[in-house]
Amino acid sequence: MKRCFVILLALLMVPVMAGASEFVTGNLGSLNSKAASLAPAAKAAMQSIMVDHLGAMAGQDVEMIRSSTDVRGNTHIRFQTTFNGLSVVGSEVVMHVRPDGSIYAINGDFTPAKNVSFAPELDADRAVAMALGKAFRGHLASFPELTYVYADGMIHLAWQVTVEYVDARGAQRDKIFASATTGDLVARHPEHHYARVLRTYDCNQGTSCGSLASSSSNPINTGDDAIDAAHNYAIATYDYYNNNHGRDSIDNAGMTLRSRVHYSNNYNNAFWDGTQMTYGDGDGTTFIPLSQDADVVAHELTHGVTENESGLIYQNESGALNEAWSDIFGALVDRQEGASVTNTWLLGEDIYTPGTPGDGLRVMNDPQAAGDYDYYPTRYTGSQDNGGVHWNSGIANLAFVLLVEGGTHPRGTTSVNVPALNSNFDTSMSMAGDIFYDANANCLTASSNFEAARNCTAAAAQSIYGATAEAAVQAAWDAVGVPGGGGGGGGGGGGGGGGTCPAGYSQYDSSISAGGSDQVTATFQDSGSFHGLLYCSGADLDLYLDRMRSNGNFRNTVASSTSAGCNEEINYSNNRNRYYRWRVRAYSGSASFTLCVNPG
Ligand code: L5W
Ligand code: ZN
Repeated sequence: MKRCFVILLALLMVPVMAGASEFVTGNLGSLNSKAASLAPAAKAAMQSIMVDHLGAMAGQDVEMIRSSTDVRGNTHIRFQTTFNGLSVVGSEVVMHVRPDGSIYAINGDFTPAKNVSFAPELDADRAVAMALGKAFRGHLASFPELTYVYADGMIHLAWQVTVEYVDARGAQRDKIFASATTGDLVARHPEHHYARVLRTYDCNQGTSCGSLASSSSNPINTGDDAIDAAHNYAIATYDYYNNNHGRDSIDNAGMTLRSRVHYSNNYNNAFWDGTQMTYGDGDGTTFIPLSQDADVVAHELTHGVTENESGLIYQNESGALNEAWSDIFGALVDRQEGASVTNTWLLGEDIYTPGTPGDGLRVMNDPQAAGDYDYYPTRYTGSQDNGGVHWNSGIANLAFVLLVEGGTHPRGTTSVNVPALNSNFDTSMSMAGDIFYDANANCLTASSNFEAARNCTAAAAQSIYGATAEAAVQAAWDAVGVPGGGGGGGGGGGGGGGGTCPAGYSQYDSSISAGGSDQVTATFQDSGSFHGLLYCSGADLDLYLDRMRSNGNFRNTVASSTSAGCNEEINYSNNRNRYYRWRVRAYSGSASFTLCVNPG
């Protein structure tokens, strides 16, 4: 349809058009001039085209801005339009000229100046105050100037002023245009431009990485898949954060995205070191080049985001949250890049064990399937893996998945039924991403634990999406046994042997089988009276209180309750402040249980 229109114009050769974005082709006259006299000749030619073809009115004119010549020898001349001698900001037109001087097209943004004021009805202070409104918190960074501005296909007489303010995206600087007749805010031109700045290096299987492979701010296709993927997925991650959270790179201030690829030999890892991402090529069996999966790249980059926001310390519970946030934003970017729902919840499925299709390094919707933890009361509390940062991340990963998809714990560890944020998967992903991003940017702190993660995501959900979303977040953390949420205890009665603990006690709901490992609480330091209650049915479970060493290792068992039945109780006291943990063992059979302890 549009094509026919253009051909018709070319045949008629003298179309008259009026409106917003113009593209006029045909024999539009000629421009015969040497470079020195290009500007006046081009201006004169453009003036008559505007009158003949665009319906320009008296007072409408142009000033040449610049010209360029392409490989075919065609010249493209750009003009600012003016009205009554003032620039019409945002209204530019371009003239296209063949080497023989024939003008074959013009395009740009132009409209006839019908019913446009000649003089302001409001002074600058009044118009600007009206346009910004009472709620504006910022300041004027220039003196107002009278101008015309092209906005919404119309020309407005307006006061132009630069304003500076701070919003969720950081410091902003905009040119605003306040109508000089009505005081309406007719246009806003942000001056803070977000730019992707990247540098991707080729380490050539070494560790010095001096060879720059690309600094393009656009996707590349060099033919080296590892280089291309590191660069292009870094762009995808930048775009995810920018488009969804208004974030400008890792530090929200345009930090260069540096990636080092082909690092070392057979190197089975990738890492963020505080300034850049580094990717090994893998040994070909456990991994292929690690940059070749969007979720790995976004995982590494998100470590940088977390470092610049909450600063979660990479150890114990805060470290597990740090890892989980990286896995979660890895999943969000993976999905943006086209991953199926199944693959969205797998980390590294594209680069892990090429000989085993369909597996991943982590399984966010069933963390235990990859050997990770999925229930807070039975989390890893030893000292390996920086206190289980890659293992306990499964607990928060699963909470995120349940929030997105709804449903119950994949192993029936609790019976909490989590409502999805939204019935559409991608809408739900996007809402959950907003909530978890907000928690990292505005609430979590360096030493936050799982309970803090629960509180921060609940607060974010409440403030962004309201009470229903907050309830879903609370339920998601309940389902993985994280305490908090004002209910005291972790699970609202789900899955355990029934009953709620006495006030002031910590409650752990879980299940256990003979032959499996014992389940332990986190090590804690305390003195005085210790009281533990174990409730269950249908199996022989025993309860122990273990003394621990300060390095987290087991020392000795100081109290036990090992009756033939299921329910157990320990009373113990010691006035010296020492490290302890509670431990449940299945002597025979398997059962769900509720453990109530104080302290612990
Ligand atoms: C695989 C390489 C690093 C695992 N980093 C990780 O903390 C890895 C993300 C993808 O867990
Ligand atoms: Zn990580």
